[in-house]
Amino acid sequence: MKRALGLGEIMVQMNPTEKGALRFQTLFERHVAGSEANTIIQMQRMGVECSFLTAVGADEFGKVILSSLRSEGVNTHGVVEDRSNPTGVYFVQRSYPVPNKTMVFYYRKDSAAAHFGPENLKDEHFVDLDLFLVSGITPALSDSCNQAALKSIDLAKKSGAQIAFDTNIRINVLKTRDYAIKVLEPFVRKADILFTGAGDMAMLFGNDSEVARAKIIEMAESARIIVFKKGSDGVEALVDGKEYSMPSYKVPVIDELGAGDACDGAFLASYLQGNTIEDSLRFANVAGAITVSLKGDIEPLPDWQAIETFLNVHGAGEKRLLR
Ligand code: KDG
Repeated sequence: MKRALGLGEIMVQMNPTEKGALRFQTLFERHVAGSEANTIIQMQRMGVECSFLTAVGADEFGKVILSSLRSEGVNTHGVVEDRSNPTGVYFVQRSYPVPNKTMVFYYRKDSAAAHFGPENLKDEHFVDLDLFLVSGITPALSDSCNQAALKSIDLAKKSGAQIAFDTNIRINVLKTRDYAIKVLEPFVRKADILFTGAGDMAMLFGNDSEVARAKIIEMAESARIIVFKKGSDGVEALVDGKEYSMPSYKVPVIDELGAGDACDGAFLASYLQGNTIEDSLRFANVAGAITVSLKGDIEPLPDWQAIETFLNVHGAGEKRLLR
């Protein structure tokens, strides 16, 4: 069995029952979500043995997060329960002011996860590892998180694991281009597998998409694989200099949050388990499509059976019975 380890913040997500401006929402569903945790759970559901490093508050929401990870079978030995700082929370605003687009409002400053640091890493977390993954959100949370992410990469590389990194820029935390480059460049340079998208590349290198693409390829000096996520336009990949492209599946968009993480997780799980790049990109698109069509980041993440069902029915349309 392949083994993966992720590092990041996992928060309580308050997702309103209705679309529209947050100020008018009175009813919320409580979910849990966080980019790297979403990716790790996607991988676990597709048969990779996963562990997660983070900190949660020693509070009610921390308990919800721990039990969510454990119920998925994710190893939580590296999760710190912090008695001094709370679990992070964020609120979702769907389809306002831009229809079908989701905005988030964080209550995560000084959260337990933001206090995670290199002192919380143990050699045993990195034994027998095939893949370590982190995204651009985590090093932007605090200096200690940045140090923990950099040290994790060193430990993972020493243990022979591949490094997956998603630029995953959140303008709420990485406010300016200069700061985004300063924080993300070391990670882009060290990644073996890099995920990015048009918005992130524009934030880093400007609006000329050809120039931005060339610059990130140049910066990703260790990457064997670069996956370019294009949302409803599908995914592209550059692997050992060869280009691949896979169109997306057209589905109704309910909540686009978590789709990129699902895409990363499905690609990584499939690729690690020996599937071709084409198939791995196809499964990544399926995971993204299923995730945007439902609320919550984690609940929709498909296992192999769900991916197969989606592909069978999608190919055959109304000719295939589901019940
Ligand atoms: O990718 C979805 C995540 O962005 C969301 O769940 C919240 O992790 C999160 C973040 O930091 O924005």
